[in-house]
Amino acid sequence: MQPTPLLDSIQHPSDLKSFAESDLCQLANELRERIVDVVSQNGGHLAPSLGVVELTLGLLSVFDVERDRLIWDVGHQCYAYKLLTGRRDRFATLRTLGGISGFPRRDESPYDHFGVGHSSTSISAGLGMAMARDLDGEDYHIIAVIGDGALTAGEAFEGLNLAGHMGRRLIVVLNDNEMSISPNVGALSLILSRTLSRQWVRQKRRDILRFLRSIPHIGENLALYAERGEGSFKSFFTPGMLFEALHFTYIGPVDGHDIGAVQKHLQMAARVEDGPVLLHVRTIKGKGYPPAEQNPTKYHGVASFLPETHAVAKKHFPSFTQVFGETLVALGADDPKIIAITAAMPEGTGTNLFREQFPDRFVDCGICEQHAVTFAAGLATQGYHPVVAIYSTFLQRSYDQVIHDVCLQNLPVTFCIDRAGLVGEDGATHHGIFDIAYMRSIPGMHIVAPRDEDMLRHAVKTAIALSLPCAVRYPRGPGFGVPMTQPLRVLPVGIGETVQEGSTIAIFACGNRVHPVLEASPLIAEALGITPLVFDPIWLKPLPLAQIRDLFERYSFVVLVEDGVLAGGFSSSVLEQMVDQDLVEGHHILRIGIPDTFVEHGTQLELRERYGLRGYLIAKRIIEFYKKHQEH
Ligand SMILES: Cc1ncc(C[n+]2csc(CCOP(=O)(O)OP(=O)(O)O)c2C)c(N)n1
Repeated sequence: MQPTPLLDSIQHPSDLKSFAESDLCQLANELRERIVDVVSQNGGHLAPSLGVVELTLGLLSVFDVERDRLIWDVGHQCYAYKLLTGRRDRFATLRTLGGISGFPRRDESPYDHFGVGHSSTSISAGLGMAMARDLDGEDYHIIAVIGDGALTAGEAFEGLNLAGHMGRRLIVVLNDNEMSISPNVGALSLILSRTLSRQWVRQKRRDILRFLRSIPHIGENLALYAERGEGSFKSFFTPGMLFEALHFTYIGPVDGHDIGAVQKHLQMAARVEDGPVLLHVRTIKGKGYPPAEQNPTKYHGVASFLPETHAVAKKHFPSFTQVFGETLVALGADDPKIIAITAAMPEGTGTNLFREQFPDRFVDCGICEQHAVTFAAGLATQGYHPVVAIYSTFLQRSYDQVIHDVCLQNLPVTFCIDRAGLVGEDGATHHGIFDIAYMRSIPGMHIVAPRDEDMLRHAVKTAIALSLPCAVRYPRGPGFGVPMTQPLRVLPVGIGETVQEGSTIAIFACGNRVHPVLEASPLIAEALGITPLVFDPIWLKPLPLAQIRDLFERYSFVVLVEDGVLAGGFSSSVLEQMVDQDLVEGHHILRIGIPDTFVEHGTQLELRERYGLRGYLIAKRIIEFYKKHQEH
């Protein structure tokens, strides 16, 4: 580890106020050293955090975070902030089990003023704080730092809209690096990147003044009037136009790596007394670490890597995401009506593969999960078959759109729900553990949970062939290394499979817990002399009811296993049906899944360990359960 003497000398964030600009520059280097060092070991959001080092120093040297409120949008860029606000000694534990979170959390530090992980909430939260401040008669500053990617979401616009209307004092810092995870999309990003040289603006201004003066009688007066509005003249041709129209004072753009300039403009923003202000800061994503600067998408969020060789560890088996992406390409080649849609995550969802083959049938909507779903619904009304690939945690945002725009109209939209289940180091804001519960309650929805990467291929084919609302849920990470079976087939709706015959105990395992249950089986056999039957429902909606009923009639020991919340999840749905059919009497039923709590960060393995979802732990629970009930 490189020495970081300046960083190590900081006792309190306010120490930065006395630092000379040259010290702050050295501190920026030290912060980058430390961030690269820890992220290379623990993984994390490297490029976003490297890009805002100077901005963080500027914010902490101008504002007083004991008093002022600082809200990081998404929060994935907060590593320098954590290092400077009392978490330097724990920084090596970043994103590890029991360690500090990769995102701001109110329960982690008094300097984290708003908890976050999903994007585009900062302006709304900041405005709420501004109203509270004004009602309390206080005068502290509230600063929301939002990226140009996060600004593409509806909620950010809703915040800007109300902020302009309310006219309360609020500082929005727009961190514009022209990147979301991939290059940013949308008309707004084109306006933001419109860099106008001073010379261009002056020339245009001269041309217009000359034209105005040439108008007989009133020309001279018009020119005088126009001359006075120099600021608004410039903002008319720059992104300022947009924000000024929303009643924000626009300042910028400023070079976000020039600490002096950042400080000066933050101070300017702090002096704006009447209404909200937007400070436009330009930064380079991944700044200071060449591989990240050259490939900010790859280094947006990384697994551990070797800082010297920049080699990211190779995964053993192809990931579910990759298998999904390849399957969609294969299906897209045969069906010109398939459209792939992502909300700012082409690489994350594997839809980048579809983009490469069929660019005209690929849409990146920006960070707009709600819009993506309704947009898909619109396409579906016109005979297209949209496939919307969204992570489980982010699909939470589109709940009403799934109900109101898709299911209520019974439209053929396929939802490919990636990162379903425990995701690991990103933690509580990112686990995909609610989707079974929130999707299964929607009339007309179909849900398939493939047990491995091969089944995923058939499930995607099935969902599209079904031509109805249908969700396929699959986990983060590598597959199980199973062989890929040909040809792709359509799975019969609402029919499960007994994947292992057995006696006495029936285990119903869904999705990616089927293989761990198969691993548990010999341990159970060894301990109890019983080989359990293992049933994979494949369909979580509609449930394979006839098969489940039959198993409940034949087995009195029933175990239900899922990697989602128990409240309202798979086991709930099975038990609701069995209670309604009066089939639970005399049964011993064990439910294994996520209890009613927000799950912390840690590796997927550690978290599955903690919640008893690994094969040997499933076996242990079942053995104990069986013995306990045998005794009574
Ligand atoms: C609702 C939601 N959708 C998707 C994401 C995944 N995500 C995390 S960061 C990010 C890009 C953010 O871009 P920007 O705000 O410009 O910040 P940058 O990473 O460029 O610094 C995305 C899409 C998220 N966190 N929240």
